[in-house]
Amino acid sequence: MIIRNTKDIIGTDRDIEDPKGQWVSRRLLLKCDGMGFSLHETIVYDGTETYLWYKHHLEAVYCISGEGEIEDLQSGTVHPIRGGTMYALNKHEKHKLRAKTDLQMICVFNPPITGNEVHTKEGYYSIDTES
Ligand code: 9YT
Repeated sequence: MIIRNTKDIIGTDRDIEDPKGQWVSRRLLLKCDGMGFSLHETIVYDGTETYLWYKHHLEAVYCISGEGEIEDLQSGTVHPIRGGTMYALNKHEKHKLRAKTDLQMICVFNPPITGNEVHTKEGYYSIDTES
């Protein structure tokens, strides 16, 4: 059994600050934990707009608290995000995330993030090359 608290992750190599300062992500589960998915707590900072495209990953995001919106760049549809909202990027949709307040999100990635990825200019994590 694995037991972790985000408080114990802060300041470790599982605590990843976005280089652009738009979000912070605490990786509760990574590929090395062997679950077949990764589980992150991500805080998206208020007033930010983040372009994201997970070309190689499926991601589900559950918003615990905060106010914001997600724009599906394929369809142009904008969906509000608040506590209780879940969005799932089941078609690798390019999207923009706008935070009106800090958004506290729980993110699940399949395949799991290894922990070494960085967001590229195109907004996606590279495929895992370790396996
Ligand atoms: C909501 C979102 O995808 N933000 C970017 C960070 C990502 N969740 C991560 O690396 O944990």
